[in-house]
Amino acid sequence: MRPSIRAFAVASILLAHGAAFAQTAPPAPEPAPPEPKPHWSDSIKLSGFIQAQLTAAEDSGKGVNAQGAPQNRDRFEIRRGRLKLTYSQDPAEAVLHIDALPSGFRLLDAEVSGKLKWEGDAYTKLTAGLFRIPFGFEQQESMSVHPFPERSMFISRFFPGVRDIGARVWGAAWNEALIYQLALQNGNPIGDSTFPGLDPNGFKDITARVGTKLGGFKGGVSALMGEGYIAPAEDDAETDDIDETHDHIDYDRWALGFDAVFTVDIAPLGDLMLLGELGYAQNLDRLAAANRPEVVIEDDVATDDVTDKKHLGFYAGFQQQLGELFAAGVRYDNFDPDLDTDDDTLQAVTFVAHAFPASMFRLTAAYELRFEKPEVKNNFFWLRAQAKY
Ligand SMILES: [Ca+2]
Ligand SMILES: [Ca+2]
Ligand SMILES: [Ca+2]
Ligand SMILES: [Ca+2]
Repeated sequence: MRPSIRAFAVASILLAHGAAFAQTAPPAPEPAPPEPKPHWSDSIKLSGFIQAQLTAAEDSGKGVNAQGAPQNRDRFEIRRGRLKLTYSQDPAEAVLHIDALPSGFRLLDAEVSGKLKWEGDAYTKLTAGLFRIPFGFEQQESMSVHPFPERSMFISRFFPGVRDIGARVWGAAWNEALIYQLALQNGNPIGDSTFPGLDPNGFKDITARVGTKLGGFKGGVSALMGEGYIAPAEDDAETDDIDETHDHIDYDRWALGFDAVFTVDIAPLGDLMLLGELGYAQNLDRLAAANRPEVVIEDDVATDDVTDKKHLGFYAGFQQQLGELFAAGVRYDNFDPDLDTDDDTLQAVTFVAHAFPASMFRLTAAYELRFEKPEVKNNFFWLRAQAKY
């Protein structure tokens, strides 16, 4: 068949069909197949990571302490063993996140959330449960991707355990050019040295952060306002001349923070990440019970005042990607636990090198130099293997 004849033949068949169509009633449109019901397993996401490490501590000893615990700190250990279950079915979401360690299981996050969607990509997420205290950058970043093996000193001491129980509003708009978080929490984080996860005074601490993501820059300003608690005390019979009796005391604590992270591609090496954060606070050094404010004694009688302590902490660091397989970084970390006391500032410099032999793995070698007055031997070395799923 020559092309012109073939075209004619095809056209004739189509015309004939068209005529047939015109004579018969149009068939009922095929019913649309029912929307496939989402299977429950589509809504579930399991994720987590495991960090196994060999630690070498400069102050490691061979004896045992007063409680009989061995003083050797050079050991293999599981630093983090995370399993996170996220179940989402718009607009609701549930998160359960645990840390599984040889010492036992620990609940990290338990979140019940509902998401409201606004025009464009704007949303507001309302959460109740156990979640990260929304202060600063480092505290809200997963340690599976954080360049350094441990968080900086001021964050660890202001927020022991990172998380607290309460309610939170978290929203973003304009492609995250605006990010806002506001939380009301008990005020005693899960790593707190006195009443972890509880609320001895009934007052709820307020934490807020306003931040932005613009191109390679992300940063924000955070603030915290709360009230700490000192339990009532009886008179100490050993001190005849001083009356230590006092009722429970609620004291003011607060913090202000600034965080900034800048990422830029340095060809041909890859991403250079610059990060820095600063925190200024009062009565918020709460990793160790000994660092809590003390009751003021006036004329040998306990008052309901406390010795307010102001703290200043900051860090600055970078991580440079070295091709696909490697990265290296350095961080300087500084914490002054009491601005009214001289020579108590702590400093640390951390050197870190990472290898990424496969997408799931991150192998890390890190050395941390720690400086204090008077100088003590307390440097750290870590070899860490991480698998993330
Ligand atoms: Ca409280
Ligand atoms: Ca006394
Ligand atoms: Ca000081
Ligand atoms: Ca030292």
